[in-house]
Amino acid sequence: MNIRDYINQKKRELLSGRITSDAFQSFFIKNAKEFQKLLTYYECAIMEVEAKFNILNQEFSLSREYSPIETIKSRLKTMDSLMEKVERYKVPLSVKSIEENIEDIAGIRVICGFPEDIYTVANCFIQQDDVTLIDCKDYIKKPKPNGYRSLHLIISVPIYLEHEKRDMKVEVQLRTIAMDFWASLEHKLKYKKELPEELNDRLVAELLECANIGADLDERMQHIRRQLSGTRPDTPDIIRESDKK
Ligand code: 0O2
Repeated sequence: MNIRDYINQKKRELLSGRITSDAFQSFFIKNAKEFQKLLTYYECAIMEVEAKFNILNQEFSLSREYSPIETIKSRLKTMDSLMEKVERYKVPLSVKSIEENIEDIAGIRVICGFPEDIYTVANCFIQQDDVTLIDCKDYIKKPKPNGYRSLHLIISVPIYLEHEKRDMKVEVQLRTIAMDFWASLEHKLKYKKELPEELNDRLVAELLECANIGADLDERMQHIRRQLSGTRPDTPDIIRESDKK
């Protein structure tokens, strides 16, 4: 359930007297208006970033005769995931500190056809004047031990409101179709808490193997594409340190 739906549901429960009081729930209810406003700003930031990737994709399809981006998905962090992170990071319970400390309330996932497209698209994006790169984690060059691969960027973009300009943080995850397919299935495993340990361990090992097969497939498909188009390897290095602001 996203944060907006959660607040609305809790408000309804509060009105009908069904709500149980705990620190988190009462915090969100007390600050519902301020939180709703913040969420609207995050939604605006998502729209800005989505538009930027759509424009890049259109331009690439003219100049290179193919579209590097297959799909763009966006989400506001779920309430459970936000609560878990606030507790784990020991973030003080205020709207301001949540905005300052939780960097992935707004998230965009950009699914590309081939690994090298990820870096091309990401570099074009972060070089835009109004995009500030805050952090970058390259889980493609350095996959997680479980096999997870994606390029993560934390950026900020301005949104223009009636009386102010506001910089909003957005997490951008760029991955290939194979990486996305893998991550969706692995995500399901994380929530299957009742699995017997032996089965869980077996699935974890199998998923790692699948991640490596997926990475190999990505490489081979990219190699075929290069031969078809007669292009040379075009793997701009990972986002440079100097691009971070
Ligand atoms: P959701 O549902 O997207 O909110 P953290 O690891 O959370 O303390 P950080 O720095 O935000 O801190 O983590 P990181 O490594 O940048 O990854 C954050 C997000 O990347 C996750 O969001 C997932 O969407 C995705 N991700 C990272 N690692 C994995 C993984 O091993 N498997 C899968 N399937 N996805 C992963 P959240 O917060 O988990 O969830």
